Order: sequence, then C-alpha cells, then structure tokens
Amino acid sequence: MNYKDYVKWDRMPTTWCPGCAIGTIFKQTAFALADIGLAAEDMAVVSGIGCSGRAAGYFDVDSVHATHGRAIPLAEGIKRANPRLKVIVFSGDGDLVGIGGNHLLHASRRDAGLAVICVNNGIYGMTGGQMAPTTPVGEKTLTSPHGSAYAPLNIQGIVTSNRRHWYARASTFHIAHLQRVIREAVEWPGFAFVEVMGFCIENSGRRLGFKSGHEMLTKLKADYKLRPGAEGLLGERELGVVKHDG
Ligand SMILES: Cc1ncc(C[n+]2csc(CCOP(=O)(O)OP(=O)(O)O)c2C)c(N)n1
Ligand SMILES: [Mg+2]
Repeated sequence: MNYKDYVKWDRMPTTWCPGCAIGTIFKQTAFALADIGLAAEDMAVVSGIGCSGRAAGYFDVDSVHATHGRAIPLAEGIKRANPRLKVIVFSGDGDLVGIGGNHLLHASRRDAGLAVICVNNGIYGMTGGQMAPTTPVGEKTLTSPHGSAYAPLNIQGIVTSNRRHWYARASTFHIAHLQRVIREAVEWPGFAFVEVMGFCIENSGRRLGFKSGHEMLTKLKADYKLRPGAEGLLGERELGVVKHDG
C-alpha cells in the first residue's frame, strides 16, 4: 500500500491554512496506515467538528464526520457492530477533551477498541481560538486575553488511570516518532490515545507573537524531547508511550 491510496485527491487542497499542523498529522496517519498495509474495507475513520475534524472527509475510506464531541461514541458503535474493523478517531482537543470529555472518560474505562488521534493545538481553532481544556496555564487566547488561569487537563492521567491502557504523546515536529506511535495505536487491540502536540498559526500563534507555522514547529522542537525507554509516566515535556496490557 502507498499513503496516496488513503487520500481523496479530488478534495485537495484541504481547507487547512498554510502552515497548519493538521496536514502533517494527517499525512503521517496515512503513512502509518500504508505501513500496516490496512485495506480500506477493513477500517473506518470518525472525526468530530473542528479544523481537525475535517480529516474524516479527506481519507479515502469509509468515514463519518460526527457531531461536535461525539466522535468517540459514534466510533465505538461502529466497532461494536463490526469488531473486525480497525476504527480510527481523528479529531481536535476541543472536540475530544472539551465537549467530548465525558466520552473519553468512559470509552477509555471500557477499553473500547479504538485508535484515537488527537490534534492538540491548545485551543478551539475553527471558531477563532477560544481557550480549551488543553490551553497551557498563562497562555493568551481569544477568551483569555490576560492568560489562561487554569492548568490544562491531564490527558495522560485520565487514560492511564484505567488498568489496561495505551497512551502516547507525540509532536508534529518529531514525525518519525509520530508515524511509529500512530501505527502502534492502530495495532493495539484496546483503547489507544495519541496526543499529538500541534499548533495553530492563524487563530493562536499570531496572538502569541509567532510569525509563521514554521516558527511554531521550531518551538515544538525546542520544547519536547523523546524519552528513551518506557519507565513510568511521561514528564510534561516528554514524548513517548505509556502502556499496560493487564
Ligand atoms: C454543539 C456545538 N457546539 C459548538 C460548536 C462550535 N464549534 C465548532 S468547531 C469548535 C471547536 C473545535 O475545536 P477543536 O476540536 O480543538 O478543533 P480545532 O479546530 O482546534 O482543530 C466549536 C466549539 C459546534 N459546532 N457544535
Ligand atoms: Mg483544537
């Protein structure tokens, strides 16, 4: 298989802004699918609403663009109706962790057999850059002009609080690692969650003083380090996998 087999080329170019992180994550997902050699008829992709949520419409496989926050339960329904399918959720932090947060709690608790790829740009991007549960403390957004007063939700903590779990943190800059963990998430039989540190230049970065998406990519390179080995939870700025198959 070739990554091009998973893309609806007649829908290119995407609606994503130049310099957006989502395209990179979308492409690395297609690379990972090609690497596994997954046939289109053996999978489904589900997205929620948001810029990241547009991804479902660009994969050339059976896909659903769910209502806001409901990608995970819709995907779980597909999986339960047809357990043979690999069901992949590709959506944003606001969709999966904000409005859809309750579904994240319970699908991970039930160890639903889904691979969830979460584009974490720290904001509600599509609607203009409002503060999200993932916004770093002190960060200025459209709705926190003096900086967010709250610490972001600990997604790793939520997922790993379940006995059997699989969680990865990846970044849009570290693409070889990103592709590897997406592959592993798709192959994991239970609930697998990939938190991909991304960014949004137009509705967040410019407000923070960045001039281009490339500058934001460079910041990811400086901020995040790959963790060798697999002992314990990931530190705040570490990329890697935390799993327990028990
Ligand atoms: C029920 C409902 N509430 C609010 C909205 C408005 N809305 C559309 S996209 C979005 C935020 C999406 O954020 P995220 O999932 O982080 O995606 P991003 O655009 O950042 O990739 C919101 C609040 C909606 N479409 N439906
Ligand atoms: Mg977002």
